[in-house]
Amino acid sequence: MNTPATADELRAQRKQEAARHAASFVEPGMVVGLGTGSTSAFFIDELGRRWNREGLRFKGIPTSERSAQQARELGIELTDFSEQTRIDLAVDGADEVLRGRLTLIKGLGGALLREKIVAHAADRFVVIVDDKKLVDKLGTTAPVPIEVTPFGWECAAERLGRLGARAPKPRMDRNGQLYVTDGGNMIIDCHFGPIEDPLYLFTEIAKIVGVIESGMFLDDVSEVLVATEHGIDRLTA
Ligand code: ABF
Repeated sequence: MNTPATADELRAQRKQEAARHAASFVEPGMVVGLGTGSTSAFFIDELGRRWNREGLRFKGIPTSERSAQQARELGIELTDFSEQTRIDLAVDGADEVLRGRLTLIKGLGGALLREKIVAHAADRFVVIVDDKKLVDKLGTTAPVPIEVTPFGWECAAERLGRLGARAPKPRMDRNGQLYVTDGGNMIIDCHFGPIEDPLYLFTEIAKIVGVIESGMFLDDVSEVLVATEHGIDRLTA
């Protein structure tokens, strides 16, 4: 006899369904932003299926080398901003979403700069998470990843510390080596704790010289699909 699925298994299943559902928004000829992370991987897989089985033709703009490689392996045609500066639809995951809002933190996967550029270029930006990522205050469970230039990162880290980040240090990879982004920069994961005023923090971070971008997405998202063990909730503006 099969053991019933656990709540987490159901959530994972729903997240996959949400990603497949998002792939159904893609129409022939569209330019599609391909996110990064496990949720986006489901989305890209489904696009690969539609490409190969349905003959759906579109162009993808990947947010990381990882996603580019996955798309290439599936045969999906890729493009870049030298050909096209407008994206019809982009789909990506996130690390924390403010409950009931389109405000979130992304970038623990390390691709936040490209993810934000793609999000900004997109007419429609859909984010998919499971309900474990919903929080009452941003910063509760996730740090804010901040991409900085390697030159003078120490100055940026000091300023971030003054804004309330606890012991801001560059991210290291699994092998204990400095983590380098696809753009050749560093990431400082800033643990601020629950953030009372996201807009204030976002604005102050952006003023720091050497900061390229932060993982706070305050007004970039068109809709969030939230996978729960019971189904998929859709949050729009
Ligand atoms: C990207 O991957 C990120 O911005 C976020 O850091 C992460 C989410 O990963 P997953 O989809 O695996 O939960 O979308």
